[in-house]
Amino acid sequence: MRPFSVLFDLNDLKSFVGRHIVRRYCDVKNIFLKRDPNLERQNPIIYEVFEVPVSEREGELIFLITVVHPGTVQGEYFMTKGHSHVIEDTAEVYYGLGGKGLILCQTKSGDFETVPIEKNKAVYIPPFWAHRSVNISDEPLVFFAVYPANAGHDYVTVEESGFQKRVFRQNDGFVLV
Ligand code: M6P
Ligand code: ZN
Repeated sequence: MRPFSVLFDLNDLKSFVGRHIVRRYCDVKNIFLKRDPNLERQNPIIYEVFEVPVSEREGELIFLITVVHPGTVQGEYFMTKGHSHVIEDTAEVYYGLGGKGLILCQTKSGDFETVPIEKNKAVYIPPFWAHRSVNISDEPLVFFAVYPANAGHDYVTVEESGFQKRVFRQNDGFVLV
């Protein structure tokens, strides 16, 4: 590979050249506690990823921008599916660019942690911690992420055991249930 740069124009992410992953309500509705017939009809984008295509070879780094849109499913804040890494001994770094969120983190042995993310705040997700991003604000939660290119995404573990807590809107804030 040769050195290169990419443009992440937050005001015009449509201009991004790379891999664009879009997850709509119907793609991810199973992760939420309840169903919402209105969302079923509208099928809005819950979150999207703008990923720079890099070989998944050990030694490389994958980097991307994620946008989790604002909203709730019957009060439960929009969030990502969440995953652990196939190669579990790999970490990840997030850097907040806009909005406010919570990163839910948990280990297979039952340890659980929520880490706040917002503009200018970096989050470190150590090896062996599964992670899910929740938008707790009324604007898009936008963050940059980088992780070892060979880490891989394991969605099955999270699908089977879920995360220990869910995040709901309550009055002017949020509550973990
Ligand atoms: C973050 C990173 C990505 C991940 C994305 C969406 O930006 O952790 O690797 O793909 O969130 O989350 P998920 O893959 O769990 O749907
Ligand atoms: Zn990850």
